[in-house]
Amino acid sequence: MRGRLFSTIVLAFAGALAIAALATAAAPIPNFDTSVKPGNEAEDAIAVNPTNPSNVVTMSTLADVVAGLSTNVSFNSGRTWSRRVIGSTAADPLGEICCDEQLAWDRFGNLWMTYLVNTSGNILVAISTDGGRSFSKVGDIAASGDQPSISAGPNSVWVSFTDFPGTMVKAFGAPVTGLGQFGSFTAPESVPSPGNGDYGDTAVGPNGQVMVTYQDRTGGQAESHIYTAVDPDGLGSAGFGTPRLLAHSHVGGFDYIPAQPNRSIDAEANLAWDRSGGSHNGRVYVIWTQEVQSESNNTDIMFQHSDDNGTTWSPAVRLNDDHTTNSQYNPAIALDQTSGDVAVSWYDTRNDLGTGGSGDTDGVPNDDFQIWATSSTDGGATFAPNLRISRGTSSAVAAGSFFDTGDYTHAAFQSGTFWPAWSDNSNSTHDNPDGALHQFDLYAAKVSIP
Ligand SMILES: [Ca+2]
Ligand SMILES: [Ca+2]
Ligand SMILES: [Ca+2]
Ligand SMILES: [Ca+2]
Repeated sequence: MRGRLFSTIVLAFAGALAIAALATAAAPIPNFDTSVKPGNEAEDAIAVNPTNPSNVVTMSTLADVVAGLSTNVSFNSGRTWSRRVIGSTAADPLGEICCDEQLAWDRFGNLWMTYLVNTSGNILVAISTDGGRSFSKVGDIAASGDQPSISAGPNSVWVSFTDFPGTMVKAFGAPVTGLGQFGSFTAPESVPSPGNGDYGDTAVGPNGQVMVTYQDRTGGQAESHIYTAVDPDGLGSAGFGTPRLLAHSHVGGFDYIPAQPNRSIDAEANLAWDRSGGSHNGRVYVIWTQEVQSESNNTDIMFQHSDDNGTTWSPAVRLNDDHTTNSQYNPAIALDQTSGDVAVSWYDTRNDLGTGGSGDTDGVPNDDFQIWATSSTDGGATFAPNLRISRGTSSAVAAGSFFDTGDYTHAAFQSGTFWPAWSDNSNSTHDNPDGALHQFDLYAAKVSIP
């Protein structure tokens, strides 16, 4: 029984009492409403400052308005948040921000952000050197781009994105040498054939090597192929090698499930690279979403890892340990570079059987969600029993938005604390201005390792 991350699990098996009774008795996982804002916050980013782990930043797309990001900063591990909206008008130096924001905090304390604006298809990059209080635009890469993702390595920062037409996956990077000290971004380099796809992720390895992942199918509900590709020397002169097929997923590009009835889901492959210097230094992890049978809506979170820069991968294993045929979707992975521990969180409808109770808001099965997570402290060989993170049950149906919870979610893991983020309309924290089961707020949880 492994439970270093989730102490409630250890407690549950330590005595003769029922698990449920002990789970109730154990300290609940703190849930924070980080946005506290009328309207729908959906599709989030979160990062924690490696040089000050009590400094947490969350961001969310504002699904109901034309532009702007909910941007929320805590310097006391989530106890209080300063909240503002950035990029809401063209007069903002960051531009009129549409969406697709992602954050990465480097070891020097630079908080990097990539995002899209309404006024061009360009891929934007901004930096904050004051813990997320303010951001400055430092990159404006000409493209017709979609869904950029960003990752910071030991001495570089990298962004990959999909360029249209042709859905070419491209990536660019810059050297980073200190707080506020960085060089110019490279020109975008293309992933060679079959380097077409979207909805992926970027990771930087311990030697500055760069991996991207993506799925080839960008629309519809039919099967996708998930690929990885590596630039072995990062900012050096070598380009990306030939992509390798990682997996076949029955999740397509816009695959509808009852919990995401308007926006749908994709396979949402995501990466984390161990640069901890620990026993699994250099191991890269990937998660993605499988659908057991196409259009069954029984989706699961799958996990693999590689010790040879993605040349070979471990067999895919399922992380969700429920015994239902319900949906697990939009997973996020994060690795604690202080320990090498890895954690994964996801949206999960396991407790919605359509029969009422706390996991079902409407008598319809498989459409109400909670957030669940697991972690590994042995390099992914074993995982802790799944733990419910969200204290409440939420519903995209009740949110009434075309965007549902958006296309992805993110998590951070720093200095022994895992921080999943998600869209929540349970109002379990009693401070969502829209009340319960209306518009979403952006929640986060602080999950401590003993
Ligand atoms: Ca499908
Ligand atoms: Ca499932
Ligand atoms: Ca339901
Ligand atoms: Ca809200």
